[in-house]
Amino acid sequence: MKVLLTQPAIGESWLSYNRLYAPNLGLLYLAGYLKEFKPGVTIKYLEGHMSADDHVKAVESFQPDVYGITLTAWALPYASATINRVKAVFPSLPIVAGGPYPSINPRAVLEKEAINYCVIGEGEQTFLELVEYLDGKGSQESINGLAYRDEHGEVVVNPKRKAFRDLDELPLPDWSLVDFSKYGGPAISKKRPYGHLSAARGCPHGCIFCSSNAVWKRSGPWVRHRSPEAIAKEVNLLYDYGVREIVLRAGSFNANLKWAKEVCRAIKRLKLKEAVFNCELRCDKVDEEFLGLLHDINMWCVHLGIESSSPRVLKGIGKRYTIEQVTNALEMFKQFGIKVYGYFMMFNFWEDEKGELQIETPDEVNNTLTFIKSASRRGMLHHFSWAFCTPYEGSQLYDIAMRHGLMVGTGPKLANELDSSRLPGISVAVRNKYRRRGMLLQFELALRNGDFNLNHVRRGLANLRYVFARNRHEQWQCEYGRST
Ligand code: B12
Ligand code: SF4
Repeated sequence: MKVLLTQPAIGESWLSYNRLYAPNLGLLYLAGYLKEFKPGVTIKYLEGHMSADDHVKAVESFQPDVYGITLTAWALPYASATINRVKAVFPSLPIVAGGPYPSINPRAVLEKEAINYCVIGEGEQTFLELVEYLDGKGSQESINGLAYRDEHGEVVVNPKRKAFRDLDELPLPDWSLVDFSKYGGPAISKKRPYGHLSAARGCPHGCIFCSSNAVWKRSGPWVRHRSPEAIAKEVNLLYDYGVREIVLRAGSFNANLKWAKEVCRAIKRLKLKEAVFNCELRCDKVDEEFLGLLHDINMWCVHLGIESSSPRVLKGIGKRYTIEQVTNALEMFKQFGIKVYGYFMMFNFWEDEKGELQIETPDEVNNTLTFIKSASRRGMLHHFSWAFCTPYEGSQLYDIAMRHGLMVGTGPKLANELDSSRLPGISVAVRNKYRRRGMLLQFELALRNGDFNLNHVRRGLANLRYVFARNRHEQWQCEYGRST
């Protein structure tokens, strides 16, 4: 039995290097699980950095029995094109989709795309059972967590699958399938090769723009942490593969502070001289002991989801922390010599208690940019990226956008197509103005603080076009704005 696991073919463009700068954790977990529980299976892992033509050639040379593709909302157009090309050459090849988008809306995927099966939520056991079924064992009706079309063409969604309780029981991602030399890391990174690991699944917080819960919160337990020892073991393995910058992924690494400290202690015991780390944190759960431990393991940069400097906005979007807590965290990181990369969003929107639509004003966006500038000049914030607030299906924000008629079109495309002119009071011209200001400030910080990954110079130059060009809105929407 031959199984091909792939990302959509996006091409050898700055976009693929921007979005696919580290190997895909989900697919590699599936590979590790299949290898352990279906001996004899041959697996090929395909990266997204290739043209659709090269993708088809790779499929032709491997001749798989099952084709599995991972789907996030932004990648749908690429996935659709990739799958159509593959189906044209292999009409009877079973195509299986999994990941955030098929988990959230399996019906839309099965109805609109040339896909035979959707795996909903955590995929390891469901995919194993499906591969067994496609190999002649069992029945598709009995596979929990699976959606498919029956013989009458009707979409069938089987009952949910229970989540794994103990993540340590899962085999590790099959890192042997990865060519790490292909992973140049994101624009702001320190060392290469760049890699990451999944330290936990699920997140206990409820930011309204995040669709994480729609993927993981299917059946309990939905927030699970791996043991610190298991994480340290995988860090060591990645180090042995030559990886030198490692991201400890979790919805937010310090959601459970006690556990996060234990993870740092376990990594510290490895005494890896050349490795540097980064991770994504919340601002409200930091103390000196934790920062000391981060410093000890060479956590050179932490990524904080700050989003806005406006208390009104932070409350509205459900961040559940205050701007004072943000500033306090920034000061502490400065004391410990740990750089900070902030994530921000512009033109957030939400519903107030009466169900009325509230929109972040241009003044509030302006204040956020001023906050970034000032924090950066005081050495408390070193890098940032920003996005126009986008309602992903499965998030509370998406439901709000639907209730207030803020989306255009229907179906899978929705998630990418918030029409800014429909945000009352926020014109395209206003968005363009803040886009330019946001990008210029991003450049300013990168120039001031360094850490720029030279692999991304071309992307940086491409972005500059949008700073100085007029009327580039359409091109931006098309090339850059899909998921932002
Ligand atoms: C870590 C992370 C990343 C990492 C790595 C992602 C990875 N898969 O390797 C990085 C930083 C690269 C990343 C980038 C992006 N991310 Co991200 N990311 C996350 C995060 C925080 C955790 C995901 C995770 O734990 N993965 C671990 C693995 C084990 O889980 P998994 O990939 O989902 O795979 C499991 C199942 O989904 C399923 N499965 C997945 N694929 C397949 C395929 C088949 C065939 C089968 C059978 C099953 C299957 O089985 C897997 C094993 O159980 C989530 C939010 C959250 N807390 O969950 C957002 C999230 C997934 N990201 C999101 C977004 C928007 C992005 C970006 C577009 C951001 C951007 N603007 O650039 C890019 C796109 C990257 C891409 N390749 O699509 C959204 C997706 C929204 C949506 N509805 O599609 C999420 C849900 C956060 C949000 N905003 O709501 N991300
Ligand atoms: S944005 Fe981060 S902290 Fe908020 S719910 Fe999503 S993963 Fe959790």
